[in-house]
Parts: sequence; C-alpha cells; structure tokens
Amino acid sequence: MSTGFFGDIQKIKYEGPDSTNPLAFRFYNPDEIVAGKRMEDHLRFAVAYWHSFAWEGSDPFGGRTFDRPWYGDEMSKAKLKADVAFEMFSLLGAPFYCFHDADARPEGKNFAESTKNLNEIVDYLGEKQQQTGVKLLWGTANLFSNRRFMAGASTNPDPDVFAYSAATIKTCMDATMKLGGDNYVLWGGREGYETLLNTDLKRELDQMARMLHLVVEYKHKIGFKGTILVEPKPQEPTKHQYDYDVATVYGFLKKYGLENEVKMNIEQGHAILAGHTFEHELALASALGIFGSIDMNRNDYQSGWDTDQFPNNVPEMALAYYQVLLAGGFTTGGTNFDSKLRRQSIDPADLLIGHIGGMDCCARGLKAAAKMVEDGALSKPLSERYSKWDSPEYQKMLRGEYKLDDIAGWVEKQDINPQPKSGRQEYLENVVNRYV
Ligand SMILES: [Mn+2]
Repeated sequence: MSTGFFGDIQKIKYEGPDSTNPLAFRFYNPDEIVAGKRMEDHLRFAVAYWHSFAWEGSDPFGGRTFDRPWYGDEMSKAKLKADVAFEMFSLLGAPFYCFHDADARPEGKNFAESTKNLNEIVDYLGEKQQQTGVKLLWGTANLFSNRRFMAGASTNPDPDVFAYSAATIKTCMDATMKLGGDNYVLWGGREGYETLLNTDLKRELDQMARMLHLVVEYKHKIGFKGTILVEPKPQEPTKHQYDYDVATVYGFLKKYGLENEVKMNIEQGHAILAGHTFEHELALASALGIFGSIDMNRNDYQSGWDTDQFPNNVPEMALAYYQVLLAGGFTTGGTNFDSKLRRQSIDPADLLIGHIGGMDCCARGLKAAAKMVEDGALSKPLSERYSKWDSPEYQKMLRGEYKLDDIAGWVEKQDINPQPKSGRQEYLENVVNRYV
C-alpha cells in the first residue's frame, strides 16, 4: 500500500545514455556485467536515512524548508517515515540503506524509553526489509545531535556521557545485528575539541580508544560477522576532530592495538575537507589494509565546509572507483549516499532525481575505471616506472640484505649515476580523459 508521497512515479528504469527522461537511469544498469560482476554487486548502493528523511532543510540562518508529512515525535510518524523511505528505496532499486538510531525513532524521556522506541521501530524496519528485499548496509548511533553530547560522546569530560554513549552504541549494535547489517559505523561526530584551553587531549584519546575496544569486544561477544568501520573527518562540527583522516586514524588504531579489527568508511567530502583527494584516502586505506566502505557525496570546492552534495563529477568518480577496483572491490562495504538535497529542492521528485544522478555518475565512473583496469591504461606505465626495482640487486636492497655502507661501496664500484626520467603526468591525465 503506497503512501502516495511520490505521486504516480513508477519504479526508475534504465533507459540508456540517449534518454532525456529525468526519472530514468542513463548509465546505472544493475544487471550489466562490468569486470566480471553485476554493476549492482560492484556498487552496492545505499540510501542514507538521515539526509533524505530526517534532515528538514535547515541551515545556520534558517530552519525547515521541507514540508514532509512524517515530521513530528510520535511513533506513528516514525512508521510513516519508514514507509516512505522504503518506497523510495524500491523506486530507485537501491539494494541497501543506512541509518542512525535518532533518524528512525522518536527520542524518549530517558535511555530506557529511547531504547524501547528503537526496538519498536527496528521490528518495523525488519518487516519492511522482508517485504521489499532491501537490506541494511550499516547501522550507527547518533552521538552528536542531542545537547548531552555537546562536548563529545566517548571523549566527553563527564563520564556519565561516556557511559550513556556506550549504552546507546550497545542498543544500536543490537539493532544492526537484528536487521542483518553488513557493517557497524562509528563517526566521530563531536569527538574532537573547540579549544585546547579546556581539553585534555591525551585523556580524551584514551577514552575514545576504550570505547572502540568495548565495541570490538561486544561485536565478538554477540557474534556480529560484519565489519566495524570508523569514518574520518578533520573538522566540523568541532574545530579539530580526532579522526582527522585515514593516516591519523591508522596511527590511532596502531597505538591502541585495533588495526586488525577496524576498517575505514571514507567520505569524499571529508577527504576534501582534510586537504586530500578522495582517491588519496582510498589508496592509502587500501595500502594500509583498512579499506572498508564509501560515503559518496561531493563538497562545494569554494565554500570550505561539508556540503554533502550528490556526486556529479564523473572524472572524480572514475578515479575513486579505480582505487576501489585496485583494492579488490567492496566486501562488506558499499556506496552509501551521504548526500542531501539543496534546501530549495523541496519537491518529492527532487529526492529521486538527486539519487538517480548520483547513481548514474557512479556507474559511469565505475565503467570508466573498469576499462582502465582492463586495458592496463594506467597500470602498465606505472609498473614500467618502477621496473628497475625488479633487478636482483635492488630486490636484495629492498629486503635489507645490504647495509648502508654496503650500498655506498656498491654505488661507487658500479659507478651508479642516476638519469632523470619524465613522470609523464600530462600524458597520464590525457589517458584518463580518454576513458571518461
Ligand atoms: Mn559529510
């Protein structure tokens, strides 16, 4: 039974590149085989509950612009929200969704009532999953919106907040497990500081590590088979976030012995905020063995904050999925649209069109990336660039069989005299542009 929210819009179909229908896919064709696998199984699209159904269109200068029939604190409204959300997942053919506890359930008067509300809505979401076949890519806890979290969750100076946060995470991990989620995500939210004048940085890092250990222990205790993911972000809302970027998080995981238990959920917009490209963060996570999943969006390159827009830049997506393919593709991870409409885009159809454009953009990027991999367009010049390392002497050097003075003697004896070679960047950029 339809809620009628999307009017008479029917399931979005693939119509091919020549279609001018705004409510059709031009590139996302779920069953099309790309690099030996169905496109849907490569991309593993998920819709984010929060931006699409919980965010009301506010900005720092004004409140709600969207007019949705599910706004309100009653359980009946939460169920209507779920009805519309699953209608949209089905219209789009999105195989997954993601949610925070606070997106889906009304806040209770205390922890017990919030948990009761969560459990009731989780049962309802479970029924919707059964009816539609849509699955949960990941669950997470919102430990940043309520004023109790204003000074952080696990990193709060008040241990009552640490305990409340731990209890909330427990309920959200239970919910994720019950709904068959493939991952559980921790985004730092307000885990950072506004000023060092009131912050004991070392103590807060120890607290954050304790929470992550608790999460990992509980995962094993309940037999959750999914992946624990941490999502880096350098700033916003706090001036400095502890999960700054992939490199920072990896150092944190190593220090606290968590590097084999936790992987990364990498967001395009957060990479940009950290002064990196998206593909840098993906390549680094892959090199460190902690690549997990993607939050797909884009930032405005001029505004300097996290605008969470739908992706629409195909060359950027091509380079991103190129790294995903090199990393062996997603296992438990996927492509979650952590993307929101602009606040003037108030029509129900805008929600669909934002996702359709994003899915098409990712599909085009994936196809370009797969072709670059297949042709060895970038990998052949790359291995050529490093080919001298294959020689036996340099292999020995790399294995540590020569000490510094051995190498000095060898360089003198062989009269090693390095000759610079072109890095061919313009050539390689032109190659990429051939594929997109
Ligand atoms: Mn973001």
